[in-house]
Amino acid sequence: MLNLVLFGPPGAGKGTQSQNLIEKYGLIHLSTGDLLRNEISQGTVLGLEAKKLMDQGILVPDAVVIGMISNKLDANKDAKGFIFDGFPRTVAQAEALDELLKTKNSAISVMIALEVNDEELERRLLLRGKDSGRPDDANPEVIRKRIKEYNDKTAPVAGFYKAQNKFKSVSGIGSIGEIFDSISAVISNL
Ligand code: B4P
Repeated sequence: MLNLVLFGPPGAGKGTQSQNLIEKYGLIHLSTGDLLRNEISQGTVLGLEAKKLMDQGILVPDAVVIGMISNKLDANKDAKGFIFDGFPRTVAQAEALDELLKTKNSAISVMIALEVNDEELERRLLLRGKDSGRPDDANPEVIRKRIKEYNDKTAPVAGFYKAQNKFKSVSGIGSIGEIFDSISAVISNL
């Protein structure tokens, strides 16, 4: 099974690259951001609670996203593999993911990190905010809060996978095709 964690700060291009990767490798795409936005658009209790945090650029509680991922793994028992996009975002989520995969006799194959500087992240997210309608993309203060949340809580997750010799990084600056080629090269060397 090929299980990829696509890692990087908000706006690094995780969602963008996932679309190409699912086509090339036939993987199931699990984006916690998309799952949460889906709950919000359906007006569920979980969605209403998550929206309050997401609109401020704050991570939602670990238990909520771990529960969502667990349900999705159960619903896709015959998958060839998964792309985890935007998850795990804390060390607690990374530990829980290892445990969940162990119960399915599986494991993470590799974490691929997209490296992009803060100025470019802010530029991309504000640009997307013009037509995405996402409240968390519209306001420079919220974008900076998301980048701070990433540096404080999510960046340490890289160390978790480095300790398992599963960490690789590629530049997330350049054309979408060039970045996709770099990611594909990492996967073909596994
Ligand atoms: P996410 O939905 O995961 O969103 P993201 O970090 O903003 O985006 P991503 O990196 O996927 O960027 P994209 O490809 O779209 O999270 C949103 C919120 O949900 C979080 O703040 C948090 O509150 C909550 N959440 C989600 N998961 C959670 C978890 N596990 N735990 C707790 N809370 C969680 O790219 C961005 C833009 O850049 C696009 O417009 C794209 O077109 C552009 N772009 C991409 N590649 C480019 C390139 N090479 N050059 C130029 N532009 C590019």
